[in-house]
Amino acid sequence: MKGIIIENSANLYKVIDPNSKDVYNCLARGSLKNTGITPVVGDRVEFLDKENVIEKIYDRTNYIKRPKIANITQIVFVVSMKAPNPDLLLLDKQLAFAESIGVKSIIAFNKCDLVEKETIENVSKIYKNIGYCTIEISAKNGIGIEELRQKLKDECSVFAGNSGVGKSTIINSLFNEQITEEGEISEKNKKGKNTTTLVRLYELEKDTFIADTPGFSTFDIYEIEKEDLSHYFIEFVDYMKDCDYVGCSHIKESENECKVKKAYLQGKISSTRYDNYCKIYEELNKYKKW
Ligand SMILES: Nc1nc2c(ncn2[C@@H]2O[C@H](COP(=O)(O)OP(=O)(O)O)[C@@H](O)[C@H]2O)c(=O)[nH]1
Ligand SMILES: [Mg+2]
Ligand SMILES: [Zn+2]
Repeated sequence: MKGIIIENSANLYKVIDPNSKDVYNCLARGSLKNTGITPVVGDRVEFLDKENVIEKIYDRTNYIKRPKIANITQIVFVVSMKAPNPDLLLLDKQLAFAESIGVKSIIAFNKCDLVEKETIENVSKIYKNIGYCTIEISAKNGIGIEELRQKLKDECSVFAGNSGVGKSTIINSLFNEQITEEGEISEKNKKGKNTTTLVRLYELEKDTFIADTPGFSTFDIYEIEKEDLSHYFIEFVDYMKDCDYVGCSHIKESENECKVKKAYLQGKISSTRYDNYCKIYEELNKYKKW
């Protein structure tokens, strides 16, 4: 039978049959070890329903190491407008990561009830203007949830963002029920507490899956070569074709040599995006040296 792994703890895998919705508790066949590929959540597999054994893992379209998940088609980056404040450096890092693995991005600005309309606009337009899909949400009041639901249709989406930004609350309102534990922000330190511990896929509707993951905030951004980073800043791509040098870093070159820098100085590239590019580039540089 064909199925999808929706949960994994230790060597036990829950495999769903997408047609019947039946879930089977499976082990992986020992011989799978020889292939060097360990099954993970999101894997399409061939399994024996009577013996509860996974026999084969189908080729993956993508694979993320931390948390371990395969075959996602888009990432929903949840950014809290307040408590905690938006972390655009993290967002830009994660958007670059999504571009590097060829996965679509959705930016969900949450807790919009806590700030002025103008504050939301100022942030969201940076991303809307360069072609990203943005949604304004107040999960607490159910605002923006239906718009998000439309974007999730027929996709396998992972929710990402710092703890406390509202991922679990959003997922719960999508399901109209409590499926993940909500962490309370402690009034004392305003630091989000993450209570979700498992990576698990939930079927929202037929062919539509979503995953709430713990610690999905750093990704493997460090696997990107600094020379490649600008390719994953989508609004840079058109300008960088005309830079004078093949290996232009778009940082230390002059605005005459570098068309990205020129565009930034002319206000055609957002200054937070450009600044974050420089910061991430420097981080990648340090990381590689280290
Ligand atoms: N004011 C406001 N609070 C929210 C909203 N969404 C979530 N919260 C609160 O933010 C806290 C963290 O939410 P949670 O879903 O656990 O965040 P997670 O760590 O990303 O899963 C909880 O106390 C939620 O009630 C929202 O839209 N508005
Ligand atoms: Mg959570
Ligand atoms: Zn350049």
